[in-house]
Parts: sequence; C-alpha cells; structure tokens
Amino acid sequence: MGLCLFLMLGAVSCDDDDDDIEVFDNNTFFEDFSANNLFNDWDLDNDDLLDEDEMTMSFFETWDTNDNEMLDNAELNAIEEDFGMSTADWDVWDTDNDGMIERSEFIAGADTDAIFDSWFTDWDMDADGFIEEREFTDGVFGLWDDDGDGFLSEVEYNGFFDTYFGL
Ligand SMILES: [Ca+2]
Ligand SMILES: [Ca+2]
Ligand SMILES: [Ca+2]
Ligand SMILES: [Ca+2]
Repeated sequence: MGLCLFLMLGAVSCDDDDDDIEVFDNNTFFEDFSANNLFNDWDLDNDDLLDEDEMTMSFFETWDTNDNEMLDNAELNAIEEDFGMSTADWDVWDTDNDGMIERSEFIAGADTDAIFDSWFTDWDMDADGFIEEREFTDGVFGLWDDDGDGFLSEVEYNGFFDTYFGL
C-alpha cells in the first residue's frame, strides 16, 4: 500500500520533469494567473464562474492598466494591439466626449460591440453559459498567440502578463 502510493506520487511528479525548460503556453498562463486571485475579484457573486456582465467588467479592470477608473488613449491603443479590439469606435463609446472611457461608458459600449459576445461564446468550451477561470485564461492566451502555435516568447509573455495581470 505504501509503496503503491509512493509509485503513484512518483508518476504524478514525473509530469513536471521538464520544469527547467521555459515554455510560455496556456498552462503557464493559467498557473500564473490563478496565483494572483484576480478571477475571484471579478466573480462578484462568488460562484467561481464569470457571467457575461462579470466578464465585461473584467476587461475594463484588465485594460485600465494604471487603475484610474478610465481608459485613456494609450490604454485604448494598447488593447487594439494586444487584444485585437479594433472594431470598437471609441469616439462613440465616449458619450461625454472627454476623451476617456469611464466604467459606465464601457458597460454601455461593450453592449453594442459583438466582439464581447463572440469571445464569451467562443471561450465557453463546455457551453454552460459561464466562463470558468481556465476558459478565461485559454481565451486570453488565444488572443495573444497571434500565429496560433500555442506558445509565446518569454519577452511576449512577460510583457503581456506584467502589463495586464501583474500585481
Ligand atoms: Ca460569477
Ligand atoms: Ca486608465
Ligand atoms: Ca468619457
Ligand atoms: Ca463554461
């Protein structure tokens, strides 16, 4: 019995034998992301799932990289580049014309942009109508992985992670 358990544990840890090879894939991202508990902050009703409203707000908080409760030009340009948010007409979203997208403008604007619906549907792999943490990280990773080979370089990965999900 003891030996069996030992062998089982041994077999499990064998999977981590290549820890010394730096690979920046969706597993790395999931591990790094889940370590910082952001998902729990966004999951307002604490059901370990994001519904559509929670997911929309998660993007506002992710993209507001200087945490000043508004998206400015630099932040908007960055997300066009980093998240492919090229469909949004920010001037239309900016209903008070102050050049910034505030939280309320973001919620209203996101409602009119099909990209959020399409992400929500595409990322919901088990089609339960909610985004689990792993579905979220795999979805975001897919946006970053331009050539679709499943990997990011160390520079790309660290740049994205530190900018959007670093603490
Ligand atoms: Ca939730
Ligand atoms: Ca900001
Ligand atoms: Ca505004
Ligand atoms: Ca799901």
